[in-house]
Amino acid sequence: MLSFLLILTACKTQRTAGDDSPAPTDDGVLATDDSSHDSAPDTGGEDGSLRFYAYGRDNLDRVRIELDNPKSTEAGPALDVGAAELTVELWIKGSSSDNAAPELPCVGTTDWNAGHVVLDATRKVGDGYGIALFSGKPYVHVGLGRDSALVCAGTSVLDDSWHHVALQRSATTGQIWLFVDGRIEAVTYGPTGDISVPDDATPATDCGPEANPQPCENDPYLVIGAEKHDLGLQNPSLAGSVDELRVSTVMRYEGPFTPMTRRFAADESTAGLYHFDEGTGTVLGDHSGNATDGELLVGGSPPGPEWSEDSPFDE
Ligand SMILES: [Ca+2]
Ligand SMILES: [Ca+2]
Ligand SMILES: [Ca+2]
Repeated sequence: MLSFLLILTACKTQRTAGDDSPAPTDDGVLATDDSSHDSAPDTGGEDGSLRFYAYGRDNLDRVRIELDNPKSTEAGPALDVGAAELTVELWIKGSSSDNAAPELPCVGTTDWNAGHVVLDATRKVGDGYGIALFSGKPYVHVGLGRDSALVCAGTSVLDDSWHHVALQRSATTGQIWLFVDGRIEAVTYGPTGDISVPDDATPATDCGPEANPQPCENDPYLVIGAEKHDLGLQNPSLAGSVDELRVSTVMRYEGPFTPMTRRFAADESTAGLYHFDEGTGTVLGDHSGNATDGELLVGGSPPGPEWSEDSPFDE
């Protein structure tokens, strides 16, 4: 219990770091009402982001957020989307020279994580979803059982400017949409059905060196900025920045749209909302109201992820 309280205290510290405005009186982090965790007003502190350096080893240079507790069969957090509709969107910035994975044919391959992995919510068996960059172009993987789909953008996002990338999917129809800066880059049909992490899932056991396989520690996590299992040089991580990740339980976009140029506010369909504005510490706070905070695993050379004041929302 003590450690639980310490975590909450750390969370509160991060949330108010750099915030010059008076502490909100209702920001009762220890209160039992979940919504209070989210109630930090969107007024204080600099906007920021996280910079990743593609270290790709030792479970470092990444953020991870738990989607399922392997020790329990209780339902995972709202962030464990995929049973019905989902939208996952975030901002990406980087250079093509730092992320040199070449273009991959969009048909006939399942090797989605041969690109620079931006976000990985797959299990080792392939179930789930992920985003990787091939020649700078975002590719989305959706997998379930032996079935999978690769959805490929035609536009590179790696020009040292911020770009908004969104994927949305219906479990009922299997339809997947991929947007870059609000443009529809691709729409296709993949597997139908529930791609969330089963509540009774056990992590795969075939990670680590072939001669000495280890449990896949990150199987039940959503990982940002890295190929989650450290599979090696053939499966590179992101060298670049990420900001404003929102995960929703609906398909947000019916067609082309203009991406928001400020932080999202949570609504009833928001499963996870990360502003990346903490600026310090090792907690990535969830502003959805669900308190599904992420954990920065900092290390490598240079050490990443690194808090930055860069943001797509700078004036
Ligand atoms: Ca931000
Ligand atoms: Ca579980
Ligand atoms: Ca689950």
